[in-house]
Amino acid sequence: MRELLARYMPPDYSAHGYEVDNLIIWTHWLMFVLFVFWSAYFLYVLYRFRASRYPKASYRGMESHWSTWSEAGVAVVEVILLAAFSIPAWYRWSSRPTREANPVEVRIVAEQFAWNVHYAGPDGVFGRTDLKLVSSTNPIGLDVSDPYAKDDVVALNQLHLEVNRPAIIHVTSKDVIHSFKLPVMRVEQDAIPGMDVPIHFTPVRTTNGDRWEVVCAQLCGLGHYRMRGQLFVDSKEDLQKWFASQTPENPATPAANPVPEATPAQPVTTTGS
Ligand SMILES: [Cu+2]
Repeated sequence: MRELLARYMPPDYSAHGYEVDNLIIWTHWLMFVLFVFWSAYFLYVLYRFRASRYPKASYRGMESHWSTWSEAGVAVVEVILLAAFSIPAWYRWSSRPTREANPVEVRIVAEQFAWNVHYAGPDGVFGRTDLKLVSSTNPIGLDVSDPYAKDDVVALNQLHLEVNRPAIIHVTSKDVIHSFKLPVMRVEQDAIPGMDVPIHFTPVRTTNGDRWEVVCAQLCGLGHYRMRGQLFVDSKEDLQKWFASQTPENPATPAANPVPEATPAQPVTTTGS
């Protein structure tokens, strides 16, 4: 099953990704077993209650308590799944890497139709942002008068992370609900206006010239299809070099996000009936 799915799934370059893949594999096996069981049961029932044997329908229904007990069994299994698997998994997912793990923190501000990436810079503190300061040249509304903002780097559609170092990404949005997705990291989180949702993971391989996508996994408007960025996982030295090249005079990408004219949808002409 793993080999079969690997043909269709993106590769996994994160520390936790194999667990997500295991879950997908188990779910496929479970669905396969259910499919075989219910198909066999369906065929059995078709044969067992065929019209030639029972020309007249019975209106009394089932008289044993078999179905009641089986439903109680299903409820017990679901409680076990929730208490023994889901809650511990949620606890692990929601506890962020500690300071000792030295995580790199990045803010992602989604907009129609781009990903703004905000790095805190060498001081490790994000500069203040204010929605009122948002303009075409200041996509995240960074307050440049704030001392913490001096060394901040804002990039467009370029997410640089360090290999083997935990990353905490604060996902938010300026306009509508988007969904921040890194397929090769097995990470996906809705970007919701007004909310800061932190997610965390650890990349375990450098990009090595591959193209790793940052995609929007939530239909968010006409330009949704081109809302994609690029993920780079660098060595520590390469990341430092990239940061050093990001001076205010030489931003990562032009601040203005060129938006091509959207072609209005053509009304569908239907032939009258
Ligand atoms: Cu989007």
